[in-house]
Amino acid sequence: MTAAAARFPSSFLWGTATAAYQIEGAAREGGRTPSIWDTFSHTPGRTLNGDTGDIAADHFHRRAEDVALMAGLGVNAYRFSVSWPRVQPTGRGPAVQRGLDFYRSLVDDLLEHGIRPALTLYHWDLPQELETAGGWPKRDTAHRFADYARIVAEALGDRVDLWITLNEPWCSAFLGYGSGVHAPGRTDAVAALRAAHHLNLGHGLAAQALRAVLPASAQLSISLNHHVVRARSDKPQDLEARRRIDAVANRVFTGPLLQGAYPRDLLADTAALTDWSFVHSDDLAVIGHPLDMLGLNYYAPSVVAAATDSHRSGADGSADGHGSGAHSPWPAADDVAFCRPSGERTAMGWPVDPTGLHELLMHYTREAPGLPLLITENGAAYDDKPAADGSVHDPDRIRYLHGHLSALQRAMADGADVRGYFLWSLMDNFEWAYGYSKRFGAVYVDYETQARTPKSSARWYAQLVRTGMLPEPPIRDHGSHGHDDTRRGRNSRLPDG
Ligand code: IFM
Repeated sequence: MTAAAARFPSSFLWGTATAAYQIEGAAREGGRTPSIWDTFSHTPGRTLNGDTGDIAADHFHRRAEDVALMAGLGVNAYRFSVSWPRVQPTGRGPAVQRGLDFYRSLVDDLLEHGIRPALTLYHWDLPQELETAGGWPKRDTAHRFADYARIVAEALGDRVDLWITLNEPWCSAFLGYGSGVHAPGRTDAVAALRAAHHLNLGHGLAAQALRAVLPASAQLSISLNHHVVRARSDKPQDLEARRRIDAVANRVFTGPLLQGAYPRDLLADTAALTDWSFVHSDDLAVIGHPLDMLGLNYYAPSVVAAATDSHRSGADGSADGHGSGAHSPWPAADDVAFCRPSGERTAMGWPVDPTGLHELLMHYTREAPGLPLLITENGAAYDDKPAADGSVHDPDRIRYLHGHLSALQRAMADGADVRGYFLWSLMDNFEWAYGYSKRFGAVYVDYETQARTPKSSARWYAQLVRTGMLPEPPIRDHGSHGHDDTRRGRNSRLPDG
């Protein structure tokens, strides 16, 4: 794509994205049993204000209205996730028909409006019973996931042709089992590494199960929150910090997925924690099952440096044998500091830096030539508030989207094969440990009344989808300034992309 012809291809997928636990609510309806996120959010102190997904945006009851909202935006794709415990409550055995019926109705509504469903099988809501049996650190969970994938494929494979196995396995493994800021809230570096492998294996087994059931035309993908990691300087120790984080953030997944092996430097970095004997000889061939597209979620880059003595945490937390990083999401990276660059940030505190999206797309264009790319999430949280007349203006979000879609266009002009873009998120929703305090939606949700109000970004996005050309963003009338601040990565909740 040349800069002069800055029109997106007519075949481009323009979508919005959501996830089951973040929007559905109806947590106890239709035979659904608790997932790890029900248990976690109902545990005092785990989420801001004790917020839970019990009701969320009540999408389970407002499905038709929400599909109509999307039709109003004119999008031609919608990425949603299936709630595993709604479909297979204990994570084993037969499916619950009522659960499958909900997704069948959703998909039918979408297709009626010309919206292509992109189905994510796992967006973090593991059935609690499987966690009680050991969760992702246990190998059996990968096999249970493949069985569940087969069930969903048999039910919906005649009408869904874009399948995403896992969403952001880094979060599931390292925030769920490492830092414990996500469900199930465990803080064990070895469990996190085991979970990462079994998520990889679950992906591969699920991909095999999907291929066995789905028509040959179906497309298989996974959504990775590849961390765009930059070193603060070219000093060897900062470059080493970058290498370590890249290994345990990115290559722990892309190694087996795309290169057929775990990276040697990752195995060496983590050798004091584990010998990786949980990786069986055939696993890598399973995990390397060919993908049709690679889904990438991008929000912001990270800048890392070697931790200075003043940032060293000393011997705290070492009593459990995992060193001072016991509550870090970064195994074997205790000497890495995360820097907060100055400049504009979103309400999550994440920097606004579209150059990272270009960098990410060019990285995979080089590393995985021939593999089409899909932006399965991109967006920003801002403190949106309705005006007196009820309208919601979010110029910062429009500028964020404009900047990132311009970067995406540049990457396409530079040779990246990007097939689509899913805005996170269709509507405000349950932002995990932040509860309802962070709003990522293009549509505002009043959680008291469940009224939906498209924000100005929704209208901006609709114009983009309609014309295939980026509308100009509103002129900035105020600046927001960050500050320089370097801190250790322990307990950090980095952007998920
Ligand atoms: O809300 C999340 C989503 O569930 C996964 N990716 C990042 C989003 C924003 O944090």
